[in-house]
Amino acid sequence: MRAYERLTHICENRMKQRAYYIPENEGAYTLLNGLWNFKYYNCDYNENIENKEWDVITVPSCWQILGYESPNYTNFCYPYPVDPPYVPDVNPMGVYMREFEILDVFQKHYIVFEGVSSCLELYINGNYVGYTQGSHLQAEFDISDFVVVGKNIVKAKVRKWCSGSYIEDQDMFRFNGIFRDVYILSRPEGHIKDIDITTENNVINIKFEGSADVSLLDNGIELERKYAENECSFLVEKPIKWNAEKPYLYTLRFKYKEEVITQKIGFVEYKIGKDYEFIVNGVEVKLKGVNHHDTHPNNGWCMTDDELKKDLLLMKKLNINTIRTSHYPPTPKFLNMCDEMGFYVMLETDLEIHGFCFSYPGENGYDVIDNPEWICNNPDWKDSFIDRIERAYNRDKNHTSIFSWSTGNESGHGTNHLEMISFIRETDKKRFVHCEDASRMAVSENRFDFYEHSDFNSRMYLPIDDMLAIAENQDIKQPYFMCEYSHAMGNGPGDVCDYWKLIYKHKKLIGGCIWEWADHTVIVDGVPKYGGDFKDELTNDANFCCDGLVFADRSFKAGSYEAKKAYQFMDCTLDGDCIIVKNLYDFTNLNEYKFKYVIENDGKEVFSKEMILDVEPKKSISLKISLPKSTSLGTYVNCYLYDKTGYEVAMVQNEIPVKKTVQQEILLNADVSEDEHIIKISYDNDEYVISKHSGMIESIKKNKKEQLKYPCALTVWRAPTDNDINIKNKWGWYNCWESENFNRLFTKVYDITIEEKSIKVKGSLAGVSRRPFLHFEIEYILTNKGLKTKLYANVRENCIWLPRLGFEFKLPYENDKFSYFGMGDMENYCDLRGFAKMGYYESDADKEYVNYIMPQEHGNHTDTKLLNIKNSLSFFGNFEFNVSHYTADMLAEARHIDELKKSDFTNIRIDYKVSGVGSNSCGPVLPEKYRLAEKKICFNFYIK
Ligand code: IPT
Repeated sequence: MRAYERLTHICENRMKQRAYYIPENEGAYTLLNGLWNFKYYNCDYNENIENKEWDVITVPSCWQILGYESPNYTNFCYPYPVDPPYVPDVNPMGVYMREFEILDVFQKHYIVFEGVSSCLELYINGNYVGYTQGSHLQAEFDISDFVVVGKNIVKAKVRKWCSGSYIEDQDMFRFNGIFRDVYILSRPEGHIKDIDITTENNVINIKFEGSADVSLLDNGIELERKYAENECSFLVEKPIKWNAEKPYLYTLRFKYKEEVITQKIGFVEYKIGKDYEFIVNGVEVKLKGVNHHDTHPNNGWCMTDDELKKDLLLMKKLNINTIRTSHYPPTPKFLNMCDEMGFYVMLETDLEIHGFCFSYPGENGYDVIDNPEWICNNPDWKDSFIDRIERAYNRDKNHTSIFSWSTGNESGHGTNHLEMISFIRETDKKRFVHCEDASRMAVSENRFDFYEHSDFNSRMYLPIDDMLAIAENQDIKQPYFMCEYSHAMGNGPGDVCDYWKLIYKHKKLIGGCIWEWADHTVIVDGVPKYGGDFKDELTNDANFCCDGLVFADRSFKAGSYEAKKAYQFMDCTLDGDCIIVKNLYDFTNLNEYKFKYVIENDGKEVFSKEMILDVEPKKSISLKISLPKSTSLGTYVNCYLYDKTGYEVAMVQNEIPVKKTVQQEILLNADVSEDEHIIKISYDNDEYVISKHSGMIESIKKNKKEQLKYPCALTVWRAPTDNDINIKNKWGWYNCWESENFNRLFTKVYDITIEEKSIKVKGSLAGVSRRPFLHFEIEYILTNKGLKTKLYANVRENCIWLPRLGFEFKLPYENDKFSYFGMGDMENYCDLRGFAKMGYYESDADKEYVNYIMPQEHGNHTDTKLLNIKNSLSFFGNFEFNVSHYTADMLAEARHIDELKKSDFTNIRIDYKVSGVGSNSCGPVLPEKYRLAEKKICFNFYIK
């Protein structure tokens, strides 16, 4: 057995974890980021056999990104056999080496590694110093006895795997190397050790080992200073409280000899109320969260401070107030930013053993349920588990933003977890402990006692109905928290707003965290790649890592705006001729923002007013508005809230019930003629040709000019989204889209007749090898509003719900610019349109394209009344539409964006309905109300 496999050897000479701080006095901090010498060995035992030259690389980095190995993405299947604590004999190793200077040998010197995967053997000047594992946790070594004044050499041997790898089975690319900051701290002899700060009412209590001058500062002004040994406290008169909306921090400064250490602290009190509501400083707060992994489009797990800060700024833009640090502690600097910028943080430690689920192909298939044999129940692993929570707690205990600790993710619930939970409960009386597995297994294993092991009833991806049942179940006496929900993969998530309607109704539903913040990708030659794209991936989970609420480059998609809308802090409803504006902030008066409402009639602004509304948190105000008398397309009132920079933080649209004038339909006295193949309808210089073989329009001439490039088709297919994965294709191959072969469609015309001036077609749609799933009757008739196309469809009783249903028109490529009155301006679907609003918009096919990592259905617009293709056709009615240079087949075939080639036409879909997108790639099935499951359909629209 090798040392790094021994469970009694999870560290050697590593210092006891202390609170995170970096002394500020000059010379105290020497950052060792930058160029290091590096040797990579395919296997650690080759170190003494191979004669290698040093390479030079940049630290922090991941060696897969630098090309030493290829990246590998695996969700929970371990990338090696499950034989704990042993890891493969062929265990790659990176040896890092560089020089550093020590100026004063009379001081104490420490080296700190903020993140090394998977383990580290440390040498200074050729002497072994110590060992550590725990990739996302801090490791500090006292190197005072190893250094000399002047030049020194640090060498770090980093192995790809160690016993600790078994408890780091998170769903992510598996990277290795020194991936966070490394630095030397030079401190005076006798310096203080650790700092533990808590607040109690208006008192700050401080504990530390040693002595120091401690001062309390508010806004740069010293309020009080005292000399203290081991502990002290400060009384603050009427302290300004901290909350995520107004994150107010006080500063504590510790001075010992020349050393100066600063810690920031806020007054905050997290509580659970009698109705199981979540309470911050006495105020009920909903947790509007997201799960955050460290992921960079080019640099793997390495993110700079600026990039982390940008993530937080973008979260603020999306009204996010809560972060779960899935599934490991971030760099402590990220937590400083959360304190400063205001987020409620669930700090999860570096622990996941999910791969045990699929580790044992027993008689009844894989062992997919938590099993007593898992290492979470094995006492040999106790220290490894405890180490993870103790180090996370001790490093991060002074962060005001942390409201709860989390014992890890997807790890079963065993005796080792109980030890972790006891540690937190004994050590931190002011915060909560979260353990999703305990809540899940309380139900799945009928272990109701497990509920008590977590302060939240935390579940993942439950359907809304189950959530409602929990809210109403009085036997569950805990707040309900969704540590993961709304799986944001690809086009989606389509359910966020529904969750939030329910959350606002029940105090017990305290909110949750969308899975997850950003897509994980590795960009190669400009193309985002994912699992399976790299050589030597023995197991991979394809693009399941591309499930971000924002793209890898942090640009927003429709799903991002949907979350922004669900999380926004203002609601507006209409009550007669009044708008009721509700302030959903917990601590902020609406008067800190600018309010504006705009009345739009037929897509044109008819009235607008800006004002400052004085509305206390959680209170409402009523505004009287004047209503237009009539409209043809619709009248809407749009309410906006802007921050000081002019950024729109909230938007609500309400339709004003104004009488709609309808243009009367008059039948035109058109010429209708036929031959063996076609029926032609002509009037003036316009002509519509219907094929007798397909029953479809195959030519439209306006002023004698042909408008169609190819004939029209009635179709139901869409390029499956990531969230369609389970309906597209099912194991066993039944009751899914591909079992009906919707993508290999035949249109059959049974009969086509001319009756008076109208043409009637009877026929069916069927997938290859299948019975027809839809029988239709289409009627074409020319009116003053254009060619009226009426579709009656009967869908086979036992047919699965349809992806969509509508007509596809193929126009010349250049006819790709358009304007519309409908839901915009971004793509939207029946369950992903909270952020969209009815209006008059202009766009073109290229603008409609959305660069999903795996190409898929996109660009839909619901609730459209009018679509004008520039220099070509117009469509009127009530439909959904899509304009694209790609067909569903092209999108479905491509696995990466570079595989997409544009067609030579502009494809226009005029759809009766398009099913919602949901979040079923990991979340619940699409709710019935969002499926196109109707059996009798009647749809009509006009083409002009
Ligand atoms: C859940 C995991 O906790 C998370 O890490 C991620 O893998 C997510 O799934 C899917 O993207 S666990 C799942 C079994 C519900």
